[in-house]
Amino acid sequence: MAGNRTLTMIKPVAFQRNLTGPILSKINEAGFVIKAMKFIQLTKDQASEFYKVHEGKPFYDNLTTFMSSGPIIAIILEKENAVEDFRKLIGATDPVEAEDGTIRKLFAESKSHNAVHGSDSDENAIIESDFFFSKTERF
Ligand code: IDP
Ligand code: MG
Repeated sequence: MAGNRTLTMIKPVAFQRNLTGPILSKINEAGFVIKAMKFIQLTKDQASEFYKVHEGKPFYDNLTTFMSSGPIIAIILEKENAVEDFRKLIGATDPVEAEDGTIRKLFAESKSHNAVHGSDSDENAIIESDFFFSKTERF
């Protein structure tokens, strides 16, 4: 059975460009409910831990430098079929390939300076939610 929660991050460049409001509007309009939200700046080590699955890939160092370059917003979202539906809402990793109307098409600067994260499985949604939030910080 598909889970009902996913983890997103509004990435540094989107936050800096004041896109938090527009992105949250798209998320709410699509029927996702915010269950936890945190404003935080990751250290390089924390970003490296979060993205450990990509360790060794050519973009890993740039990615973790970018993700620790400024504040982000980490959010747990709830909706039926959350992981899959949220991936559809954000679109392809490369905004050039993302469908019209998706969050990445609308708001991402580039593939490497992406606007948002979305968990890729129910299992990772739980791992990633636990990375950012303790039991008392979620509803
Ligand atoms: P996803 O965010 O769509 O799940 P992943 O493959 O998990 O994509 O990659 C994580 C992040 O790493 C992406 O959001 C993107 O910012 C960056 N990234 C992925 N592939 C590339 C690449 O080929 N060049 C530069 N950055 C990349
Ligand atoms: Mg991913």
